[in-house]
Amino acid sequence: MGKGQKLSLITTPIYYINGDPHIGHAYASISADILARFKRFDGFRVHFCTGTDEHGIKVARSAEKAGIEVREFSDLMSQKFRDMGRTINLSEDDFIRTTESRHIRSAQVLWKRLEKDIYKSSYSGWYSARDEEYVAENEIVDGKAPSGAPVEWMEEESYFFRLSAYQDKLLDYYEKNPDFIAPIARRNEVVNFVKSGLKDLSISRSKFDWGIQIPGCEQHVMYVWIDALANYITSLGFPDNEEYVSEMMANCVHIVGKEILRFHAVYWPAFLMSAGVTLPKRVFAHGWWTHDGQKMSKSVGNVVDPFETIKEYGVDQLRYFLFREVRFGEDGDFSEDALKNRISYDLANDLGNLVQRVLAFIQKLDGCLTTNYDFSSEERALFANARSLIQKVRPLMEKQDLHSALGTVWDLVSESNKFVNDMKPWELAKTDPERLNAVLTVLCECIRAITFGIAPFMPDTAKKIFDFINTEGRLFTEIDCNFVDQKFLTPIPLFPKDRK
Ligand code: ME8
Repeated sequence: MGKGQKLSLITTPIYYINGDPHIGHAYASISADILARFKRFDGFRVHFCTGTDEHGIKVARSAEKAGIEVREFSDLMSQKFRDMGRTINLSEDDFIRTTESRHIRSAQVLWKRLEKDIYKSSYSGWYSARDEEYVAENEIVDGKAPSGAPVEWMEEESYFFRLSAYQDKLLDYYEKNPDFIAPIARRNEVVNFVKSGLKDLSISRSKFDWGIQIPGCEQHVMYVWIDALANYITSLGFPDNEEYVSEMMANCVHIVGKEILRFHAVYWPAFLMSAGVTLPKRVFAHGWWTHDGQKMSKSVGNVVDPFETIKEYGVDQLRYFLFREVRFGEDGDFSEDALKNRISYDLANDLGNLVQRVLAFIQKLDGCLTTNYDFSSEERALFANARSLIQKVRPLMEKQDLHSALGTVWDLVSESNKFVNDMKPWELAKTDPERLNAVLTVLCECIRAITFGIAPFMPDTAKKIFDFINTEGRLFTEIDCNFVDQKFLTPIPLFPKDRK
């Protein structure tokens, strides 16, 4: 391990493979990708992992329905999520499948570590296969789980985890680590849930066998959620190299959808406490997308397909839209009109024109900025804004406030456009070429800062702009190099209107 290098672990949920990837999966993955890329630009050693959750009754039934043997079905479906990663430009360091032998070993070792808190009894109660979740009697609404999923009665011998013993420890942990769960409203829900009393958790199934076998017990497989949560430490190499696992976990941000926060903020930390593994630094629960005001569902046929959307509008366009349109943590509604508006106003008009105008002017100066000018106070102010952009964005990214981070970058885009309009470089070109140099130098500083600001969000677009301005663009520390005597390239439009 590079001594002294700051570490960062970023995770996405691992996705069930009972259906095709949709925009919700893309959303969770892109958010984590943005955070991972930001940390890499900031000099961190990052481990960014994603993958597929392949065991459990839900997947077994989907394979059966498709008439395909479950292992073959898993290979086929898992590949679709890998393909989604390529399409959305995911920079994951590891794609983990829960059917891999490294994971089976890790989950079984985790189980052994939990054994002091495990006992055998029998379970009878409701279960929602769609949510892979036990549903308490008092949570049933109109005969269904709170998510609306059907429930089925389950009665079987089962191993239990003594979750009740962790109630006070968890509450104590939440109190001592107020930033552990975000956003704050979700944190309060979790705290109230734990305060209302924790029951021991059934953690094995004996009525089907599509799961990880419990060490020393052939009749039982693990409850799919123990198996699934263990993926995060498997990816770090657990049970080997525990020092690294601990250091990474201490710097871990789990990105999850709001519906699975309870698993990550209650069960997972309790398992980790029991197993003596370091808890993650933070669990961030994001909101849900609807489509034109309606819940997305296969039966309604209104699921937004990330592959199709990207084919039509472009990957950076979608990546930008998802985090600009809605505050991360809140629910959002997807509409093509809203996406088109963002592309046309924010991207083509604001950012695209800024880059195009400024760089086209530099071409008129033979593609070079030649003087270090004595800047006016207004120019100095804008220059300073550009240089401090990342300092403003960093604390927002630390809170996973991706929406405000983009907003802050766009403030500089607007200021820069206003500066172009005020300074009228097309007039300076005729009257005062030296001054034009100064104005364009300041604007280039802005463009470079903006490009670093957008790079985690829109990597392809950033790469294009970095190429135009001849900047390497690997680390934020490169933000303040000198432009003088450097060759700029002729820009090509970043967001052409006739793309398609
Ligand atoms: O829950 N809007 O997997 P899953 C926004 N395997 N995000 C959405 C969404 C929507 N409409 N639909 C799905 C599981 N997501 C478990 C996780 S982790 C150890 C195990 C996103 O395939 C959201 O992030 O049901 C959600 O948590 C995730 O996909 C769940 O995917």
